[in-house]
Amino acid sequence: MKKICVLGLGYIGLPTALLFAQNYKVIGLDVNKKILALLKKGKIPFEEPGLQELFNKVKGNFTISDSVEDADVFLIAVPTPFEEEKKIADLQYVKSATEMISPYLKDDNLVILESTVPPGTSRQLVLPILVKSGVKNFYYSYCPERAKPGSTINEMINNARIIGGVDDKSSQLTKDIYSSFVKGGIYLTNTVTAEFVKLMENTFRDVNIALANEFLHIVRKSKINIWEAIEFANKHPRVNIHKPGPGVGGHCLAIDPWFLTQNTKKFKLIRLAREMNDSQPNDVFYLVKDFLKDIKKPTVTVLGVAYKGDVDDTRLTPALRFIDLMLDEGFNVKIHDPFVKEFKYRLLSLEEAIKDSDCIVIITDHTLFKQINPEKIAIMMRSKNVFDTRNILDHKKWQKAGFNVEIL
Ligand code: SAJ
Repeated sequence: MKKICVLGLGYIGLPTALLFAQNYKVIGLDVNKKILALLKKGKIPFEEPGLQELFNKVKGNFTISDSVEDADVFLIAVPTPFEEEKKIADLQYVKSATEMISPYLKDDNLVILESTVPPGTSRQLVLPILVKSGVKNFYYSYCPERAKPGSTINEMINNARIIGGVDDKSSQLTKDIYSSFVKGGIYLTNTVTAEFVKLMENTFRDVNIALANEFLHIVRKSKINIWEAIEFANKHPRVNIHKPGPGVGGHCLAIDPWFLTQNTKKFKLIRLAREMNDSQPNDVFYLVKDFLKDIKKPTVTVLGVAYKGDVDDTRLTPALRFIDLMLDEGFNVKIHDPFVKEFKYRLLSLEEAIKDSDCIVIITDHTLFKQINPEKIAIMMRSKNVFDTRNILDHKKWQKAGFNVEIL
């Protein structure tokens, strides 16, 4: 049985390692001791549907380690942080993971990079480190992940895969091992094209969300309901307008488009979309402020701090910027999120967060929020206002319970 060594056991590395462990011996390692300790106890470090079950099923083939070992395949799935000020990718983890592999590299080994990187990274950064090891006959591919948090396992199995090998044999070997669990199509290309494809996908989505947000601002003071208008426009066979919202968060859409522009003044559309989506929490803050202008020092309940619905992930969440602005304005802010365990501000139960509040602001589209009974909570609030930035509530029902309802 082939042995695969996976470097990085985060949101992507861990599910990938476990999917491979169905058919291969897998060694998983991470520099984060907390993650390793949890995994050693048999617990997965974050919420993801089906992940714990998969872990329990394959644990006989999965070993956790804090150092690299000899293997047939080395897979790098470490994060690529974002240098906020320079607006460029920080490749330190990709570099150090590659350097960790180097002393263990042998002839006929295959190295795969899954981390999101600027086009050219494989050729300019990763391959030179591996070549320096002196090993001549190794194989290398860039194979980006395309799974969406919240349905990672399902998407890792069913989504198409793009494999960019440094040569045909590398692509083919990579395809062979991914075929052990991927049911979607597997398409082969070169390294830089695969790197570019990954960034195009997230940039496409970010620019389209910016367009939806722009449409929202155009109609804001008119009689047009943006949600209804988008629904109708999307009945056109070639139109797919995305959803406006309180902003774009997460570790992908909010940073990957910058990996294409890499701090140049060129490529204005991508930059503008990024800036627009980043300013969305400010715009929503002013709308909420205006909605509550007649209430003196309002208490506001923020529902949801995860960057999107039904996940516990708060990385680059627009909720944080929104809450900071509310606090700066002197609002009393109470926060509830049924998924998130750790956040910059104290999280309360739904009842605590709603008690004596003047307004509920829905920031995250958690499915659970749709089930809140407005009649039940109306009696707990000081004034009955709700601002739904995700258009997820049954507005008629809330109005019937006495709420003033505002949507984006
Ligand atoms: N959002 C909107 N309006 C929309 C869609 C999303 O405001 O119409 C917001 C969400 O609320 C969230 C952010 O955008 O704050 C990003 O959410 P998402 O669901 O679009 O994407 P991610 O970041 O969870 O995952 C994306 C996916 N990329 C694409 O769909 C092109 C996923 O397939 C990638 O694997 C992932 O990035 C990644 O790891 O790169």
